[in-house]
Amino acid sequence: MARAYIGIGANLGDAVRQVREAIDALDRLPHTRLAAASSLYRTAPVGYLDQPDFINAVAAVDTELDPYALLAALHEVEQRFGRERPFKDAPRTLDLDVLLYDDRISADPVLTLPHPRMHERAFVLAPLTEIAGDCVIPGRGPASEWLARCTGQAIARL
Ligand code: PH2
Ligand code: MG
Ligand code: MG
Repeated sequence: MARAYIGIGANLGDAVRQVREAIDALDRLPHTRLAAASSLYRTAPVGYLDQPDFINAVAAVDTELDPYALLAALHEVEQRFGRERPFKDAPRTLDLDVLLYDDRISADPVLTLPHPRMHERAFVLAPLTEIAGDCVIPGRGPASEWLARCTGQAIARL
């Protein structure tokens, strides 16, 4: 059994509802159970700025799926929620990212672990440290220390 952390984001449609339903969907994945879910956060877009605010959360799951099977299962859930990919970082009905999979480190571009940008994003680190206060990002260090460096990223807990 592995512990994985999943980043959840939405900024198209009824984003609050989609994030809540996505958390339920994670608990129904095969060979997987939801271990914890953070609060929902309203966050300003990072990167491509000309888009609506996001609703973000992080969930912890215990899973017997290997990282690639987990990623494929998450993509299936995104599809069910109507995810389209017109361009990179486009607004989305649902984004599910594998942030961490145990202490695994991988440079595979299909699934880079830990998620390559998680340590610089308050919209990941705030919900992650809410449910896993002593989380250490393999190869980078304590998530709480990275969060303290994320100044100026607008984020509000709902
Ligand atoms: N996801 C991105 C890019 N920028 N900004 C916020 N606030 N929340 C996100 O989930 C997000 C983003 C790429 O996946
Ligand atoms: Mg993402
Ligand atoms: Mg994604």
